[in-house]
Amino acid sequence: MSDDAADDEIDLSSLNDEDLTAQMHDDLYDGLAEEIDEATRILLNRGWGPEKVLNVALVEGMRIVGIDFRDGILFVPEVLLAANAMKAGMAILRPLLVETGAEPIGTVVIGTVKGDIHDIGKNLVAMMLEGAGFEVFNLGINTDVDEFLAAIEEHKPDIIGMSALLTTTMPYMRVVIDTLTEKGIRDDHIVLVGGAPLNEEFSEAIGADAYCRDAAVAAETASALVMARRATA
Ligand code: B1M
Repeated sequence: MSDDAADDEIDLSSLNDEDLTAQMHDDLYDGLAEEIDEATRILLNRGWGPEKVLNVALVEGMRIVGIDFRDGILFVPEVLLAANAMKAGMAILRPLLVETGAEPIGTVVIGTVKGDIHDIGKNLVAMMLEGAGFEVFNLGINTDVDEFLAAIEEHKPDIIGMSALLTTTMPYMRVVIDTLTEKGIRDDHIVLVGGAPLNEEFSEAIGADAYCRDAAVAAETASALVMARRATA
């Protein structure tokens, strides 16, 4: 998209909000982590809320990257750089999204399932859950059923969250849920699933409690289901 020479000359703080977010989409595309860091701080200083920066500047930028990745215009190394730039912005937003002085309202164990190394969306979900007052144990990527079981044993979570971004890894969610059922502990936990290729129908078919379209829905759903469960306990 933009060439490096042109980028060198851009004073990000001189751009208005619209041009700055458009520039951030370009900078994400080009994997420019330092520029994303700077622009994220500029928007926050202008009074943008962290969720607005996240959605309008960062998530939208990654959506554009995703389209060109799908269409064979971008390849894995470039997308890795874009992901790295995205994480630079997320690192600034994280403390703002998770700040909560209250007692945890529940505990969550969350991971990207076995075979899958996509973690941006799952990490956003973890942040939003923390922001909603949950204590979150983030198991990372490529999480197999034994790792989920060990974390469940250790942390006794109210909620188990699973993320998958590949059509080839979504079925592993069923493996985890079936294992919980075999062990007789399925109903001890709320199971939430998410990731771009999933939908409600899939979530129902594998026996999850809910499909979460995005991180905000995940936080709302988690709070609502924990409250509902407490009310009937
Ligand atoms: Co990958 N990749 N990728 N990739 N990658 C996709 C997913 C793909 C759709 C791109 C495409 O073709 N358009 C495609 C999958 C096709 C398919 O299965 N149908 C794909 C492919 C094919 C691959 C490889 C196989 C490519 C290759 O090697 N040839 C490979 C697989 C590696 C593996 O996992 N084994 C691969 C690798 C990579 C990178 C490593 C380069 C990088 C990941 C870096 C990282 O995550 N650290 C990468 C990226 C960045 C993407 C895209 C471009 C962006 C994903 C992303 O971060 N989105 C993606 C295209 C796309 O999705 N449009 C693509 C931004 C994020 C905020 O959204 O993750 O959807 P998302 O999360 C949302 C919701 O889905 C939801 O909330 C989040 C926040 O709002 N959500 C949850 C997610 N998890 C949740 C869990 C919950 C609740 C909600 O639990 C309760």
